[in-house]
Amino acid sequence: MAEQSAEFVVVANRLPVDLEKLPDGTQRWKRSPGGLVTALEPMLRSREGAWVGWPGLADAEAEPFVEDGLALHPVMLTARDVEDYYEGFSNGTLWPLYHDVVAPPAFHRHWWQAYVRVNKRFAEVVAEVAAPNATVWIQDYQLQLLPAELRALRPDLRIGFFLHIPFPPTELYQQLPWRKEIVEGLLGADLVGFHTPGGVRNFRWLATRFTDARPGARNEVSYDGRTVKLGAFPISIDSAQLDELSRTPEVQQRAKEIRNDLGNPERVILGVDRLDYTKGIDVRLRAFEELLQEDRAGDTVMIQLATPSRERVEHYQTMRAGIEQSVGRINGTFARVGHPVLHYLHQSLPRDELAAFFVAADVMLVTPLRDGMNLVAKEYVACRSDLGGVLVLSEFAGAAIELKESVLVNPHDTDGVKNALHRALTMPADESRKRMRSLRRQVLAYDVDRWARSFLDALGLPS
Ligand code: ADQ
Repeated sequence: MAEQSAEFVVVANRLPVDLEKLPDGTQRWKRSPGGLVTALEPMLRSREGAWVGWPGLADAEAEPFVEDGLALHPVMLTARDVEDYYEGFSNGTLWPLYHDVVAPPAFHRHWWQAYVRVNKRFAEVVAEVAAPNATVWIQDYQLQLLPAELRALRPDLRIGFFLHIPFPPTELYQQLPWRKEIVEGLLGADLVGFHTPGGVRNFRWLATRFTDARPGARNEVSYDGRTVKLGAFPISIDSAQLDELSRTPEVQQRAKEIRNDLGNPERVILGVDRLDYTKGIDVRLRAFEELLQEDRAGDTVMIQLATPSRERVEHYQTMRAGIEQSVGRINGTFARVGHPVLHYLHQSLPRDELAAFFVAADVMLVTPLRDGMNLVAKEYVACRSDLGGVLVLSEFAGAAIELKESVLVNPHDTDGVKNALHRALTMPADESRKRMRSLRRQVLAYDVDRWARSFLDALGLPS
């Protein structure tokens, strides 16, 4: 593969493929398609693009390769890197700090040193891959030092950065011992994107407070003789594709089967999340349990689907145990033989199966304590071409800014969530249809392709 030949490079912690080790010791690649890959794939292919990221296996070796016209460049991590940079600084420090400290962040110097080391390693790989004057789009909180590290090696590049999680309130961010270094890292970009205007405001204030950056025109700062643009770019989903999938006879039929398997209750409540303490799964279980205790739930069954996530991090293990205990208690109290009131699947489901659950659910409960955007809320809406269903959505999800016709709740207010759930369960059909129609207008118009194009336009990538 030619050195410095890619005109457009996406950099993310993970590659869109996983490296797997087989029992006989050999390795193989497995595709792991995600929303980001789908959104960026056409652009990457048409521009001789490259993707730089970790293939998900520690202490391994892998060479760059081309798959279907897309060049994949692995950045290798040792087991120690994974422990300190990924599980440590990324998921034990930044993740809780950026999510309003809903869990206490830990500050360890050796985690920080690993974060610096790995960000530098990413910079070296990208510097070797990107063509002269190429455009590089860096994704997410694991790589916040990369813009500046890369600019130091390759000042010719056009660098964009997008943060997929919230950028925290300034008072909270200031707890970080390395607050100045991270802001300076991000200021290495030409454009720093967030989901919401709040993220832009927080970052702009911190940049002018902790670095030499000076306020420029609206949504700009000047730093180091350059202009750094800031912007809000709310991410979305491939709405048309999901809409189409949800309308297929197979998915519609499967949705009926699911309701049938549940015993054809009058109402079905659904929760779908990565199993993460920011998602407020406990909040919605508590609200449902109290409705059952007060005998206000009617003939209702709840399903909680939870993808296994970060299973080696202690806080996740504790949270999982807590949720599983609640599930046991609720069913122990309210189920009848053969009729659980709550179904909990700690599993990742295929796309079409997930769509069938969305079609089957009368009420979708999305109650994160804090969330950058929350794609599940948008996916539910995209699947409801029948205008059925009610979305209950936390005010603390980025999606709440766009999805105003959902039933908005404060997840810290148990009575509020409980009453909103009751309202959703009993909402007259004409009201819920009106709301869903308006939500669908939003979600179908602003899809992930539009998100990517608006970011890249702002970055000045010629189309
Ligand atoms: P996440 O925290 O992972 O993303 P979210 O936006 O909800 O959160 O995306 C989760 C994805 O996983 C969805 O596409 C959902 O369908 C899928 N998923 C969840 N449970 C599943 C299951 N059991 N089986 C199969 N699929 C399942 C981060 C930020 C978000 C931000 C996104 C994108 O935390 O705030 O919206 O990035 O920027």
